[in-house]
Amino acid sequence: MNLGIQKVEALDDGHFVCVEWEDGSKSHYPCVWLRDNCQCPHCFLRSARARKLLFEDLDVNIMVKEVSMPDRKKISITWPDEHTSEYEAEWLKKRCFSEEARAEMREDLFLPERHYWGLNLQLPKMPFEEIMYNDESAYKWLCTLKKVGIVLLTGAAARQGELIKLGHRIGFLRLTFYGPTWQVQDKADANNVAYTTGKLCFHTDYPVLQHPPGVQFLHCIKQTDSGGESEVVDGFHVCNKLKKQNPEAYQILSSVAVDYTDVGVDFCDFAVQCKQRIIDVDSRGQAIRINYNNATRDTVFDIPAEKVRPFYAALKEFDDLLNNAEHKFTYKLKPGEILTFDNWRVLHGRQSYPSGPEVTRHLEGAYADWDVVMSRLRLLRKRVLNRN
Ligand code: OGA
Ligand code: NM2
Ligand code: ZN
Ligand code: ZN
Repeated sequence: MNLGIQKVEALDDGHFVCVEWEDGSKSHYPCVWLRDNCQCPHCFLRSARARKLLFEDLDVNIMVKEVSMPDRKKISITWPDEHTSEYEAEWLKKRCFSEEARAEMREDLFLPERHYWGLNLQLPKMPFEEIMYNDESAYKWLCTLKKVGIVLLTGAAARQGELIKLGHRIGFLRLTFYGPTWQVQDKADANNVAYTTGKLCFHTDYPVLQHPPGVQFLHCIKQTDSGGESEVVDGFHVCNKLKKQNPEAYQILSSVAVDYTDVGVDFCDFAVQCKQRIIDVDSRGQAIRINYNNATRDTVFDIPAEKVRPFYAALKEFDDLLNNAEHKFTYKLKPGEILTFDNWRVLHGRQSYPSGPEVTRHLEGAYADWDVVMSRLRLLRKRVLNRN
């Protein structure tokens, strides 16, 4: 597994160092990168695992003066100013610049693999208790949340407070203007359409925030007898379909900035405004975040008048695809169940339910950021894998 080094040499006038591994394969390292990443105590602060070397002290045209191989497990470089650096074989191998090595590292760090789904989703389910106390289970929960975008946790208590515990399990929850956790129930003078008995069409939560919450938890405490079913749809899967079926609509939704607004009082008073593209894409045009809530889409629409109808037409195409029976999955939450899902990818909605003098339905909700969730996932993976 851990390959040793067979040979090391400077190439290209000392601008590259070539490492030949025991299996005959080679890795090329640019000298400027090697100097930048010297791991000696002068250049690198071990306790912070961070670079001490100042960029102003880095010569971007640096060449090696001498390179050697003290043993098969490391290389040593002397620089023109006599500073010396050592690099371990395993450390270098991981940082190889080849396409394959970079892809492997990328997968390791970010788990980009996705399983798309539609109507036939086999909703992943795990006991709440288990993910709370067992690291393997918690790791599996978060991996599935990343890959599939949705996991149902079962068997939590049917009372408020379980999401606070879940927050402690991953690290911390994301505070918003609706509070650390929030109560989804029919409220007088509701400050959000979610706090009524009305139907909620497919949406992502909080696109009015510049950095919308990456992960959402919905804990069912009380469920109404009729109505109130949850609906979910894989937004990335639908984006792929839209891109193929109607590239023009996809182009519009991934380029036009929509105004969002949210004004009111809850945790504190708020007047939030934001511009978001409904489909955020990466440099290759792949959807990376859906920002769509029809309720908080502003009446202000800052685009030229002639672009308005084409925009609506494009949004209609997208919304129709989301609601296509082939794509959506319906599930009625039971008390004690917690729906955990990727709020950047999965759009959710609910059926309406009868209103009355009593509260017949109550969900507690909370958000987390993907940074926090992925951080916990990496730490759990390290712990789980090192144990075996
Ligand atoms: C929300 C929401 C779903 C539900 O509060 O944003 O989508 O089932 N609630 O009430
Ligand atoms: N709630 C559920 O974007 C939104 O307004 C989503 C947020 C009120 C916290 C709803
Ligand atoms: Zn150094
Ligand atoms: Zn919602």
